[in-house]
Amino acid sequence: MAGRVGRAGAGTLDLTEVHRFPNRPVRLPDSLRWDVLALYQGVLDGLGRVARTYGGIASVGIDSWAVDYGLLDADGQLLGNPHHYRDSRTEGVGERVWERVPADELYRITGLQHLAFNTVFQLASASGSAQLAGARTLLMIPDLLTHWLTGSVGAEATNASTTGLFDARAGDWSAALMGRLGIDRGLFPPIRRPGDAAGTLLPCVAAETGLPESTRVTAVASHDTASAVAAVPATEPGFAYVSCGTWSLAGLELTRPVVTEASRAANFTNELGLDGSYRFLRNIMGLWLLSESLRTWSDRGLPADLAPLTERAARSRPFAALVDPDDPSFLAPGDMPSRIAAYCARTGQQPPDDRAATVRCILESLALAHRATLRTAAELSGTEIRVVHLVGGGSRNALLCQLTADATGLPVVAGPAEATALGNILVQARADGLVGDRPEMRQLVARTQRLRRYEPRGDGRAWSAAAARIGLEPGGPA
Ligand code: LFR
Repeated sequence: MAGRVGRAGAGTLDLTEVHRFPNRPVRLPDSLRWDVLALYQGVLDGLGRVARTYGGIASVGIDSWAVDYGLLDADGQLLGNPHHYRDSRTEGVGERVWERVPADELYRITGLQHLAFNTVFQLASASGSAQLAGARTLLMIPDLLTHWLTGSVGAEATNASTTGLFDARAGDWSAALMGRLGIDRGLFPPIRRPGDAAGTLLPCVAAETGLPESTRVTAVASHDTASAVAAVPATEPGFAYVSCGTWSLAGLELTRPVVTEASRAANFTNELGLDGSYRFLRNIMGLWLLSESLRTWSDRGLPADLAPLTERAARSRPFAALVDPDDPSFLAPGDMPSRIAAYCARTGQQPPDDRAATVRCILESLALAHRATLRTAAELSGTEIRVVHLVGGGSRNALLCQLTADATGLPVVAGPAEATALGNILVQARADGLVGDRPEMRQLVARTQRLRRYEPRGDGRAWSAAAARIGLEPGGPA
């Protein structure tokens, strides 16, 4: 996790990292949890550094991943550490929810792709627990951190839209859905929109950090992906994006949700974006496959430096081994290379024979998933894609960007790597009247950030055949 200070205005947009802190999940005997107090301490430490370095700042905004939440009791105390969405507690819970609200109806209301860890399934798995019975308020992670900074309580819309309890068209919580699922509507605070004021620093936070109490806290597009999409440097229509980090979120920005049977079957989501836009996308398992592989190798004392491995991967044999990155066996933390090898063995492929071949397998497989997802997004929404913007940490991986251009047959504009932080800052700056509307925000990103363009190379048919091999395109798995 990182704390950054940004400056935005006419012709200016820059970021300085002031603090970086780890976000290490903790495995308890019964579950996988977030250490949310350590995260909050990281926020306080970051703000302390800001005070020491800059004296003060106009506004603070917090974003994070989606779907996870903390529960507060009647005294406003946090009830236990939030569960991690990669915990297995939601396995098989879907059926219980769909008995009450059939999956197709759930989709029509929420527009949300089925991910086993969506908040609605987490709450269903916690049903009957003492913790949930004692809860009076549910706050998504950024809303919880914002609450501790300000004392205010609210639910930021882009993150609320990932819960499975939010009416995508109405842009508000679905009380009807909650009623049918036996979930207490009273747990959910009123919706805030990106740019809304969330308050000012509590006196204790000001004392702890050295920032003035008058420092404003602004609701940003608090779902990290929503902030990243807001900062996609697209200057023309007809763009798709891949927000590529732990996850690859690949899709389109639309003005209306697509909630058809076909989009449900393809498991496309309609999460809320900035200014009532819709992020029509699918989750692809993303660079998680790579980071867990590197972690596994480094735990075993093997060299796990990404740059030399990627260099060797670029020279490894193309399409030697491929996986469907979204295979559920890859979701949990743990030994990733073994799971990739097991997938290959299961599908009649020779597993990658060394670390570079494993990296090649991961990057090619992700490029294939980007291709399949963007094609489907275009088809389902009747849109023509002319360019792919690849933002987030993955934009630093030149091989992945080139493979994505080759696989999609489209130019890829890579960067900025810090799209999420830029989207966060831009929404705060806009609330202050320092930048204009969404197109102007994007122009500013395009003008000020270093971007790199990759033209597609090679033969599209090879990619088509490869996609068929892992069942991502007709032709079927080998
Ligand atoms: C990306 C992300 C995705 C969400 C996943 C889990 O960081 O926020 O958009 O589906 O994490 O919250």
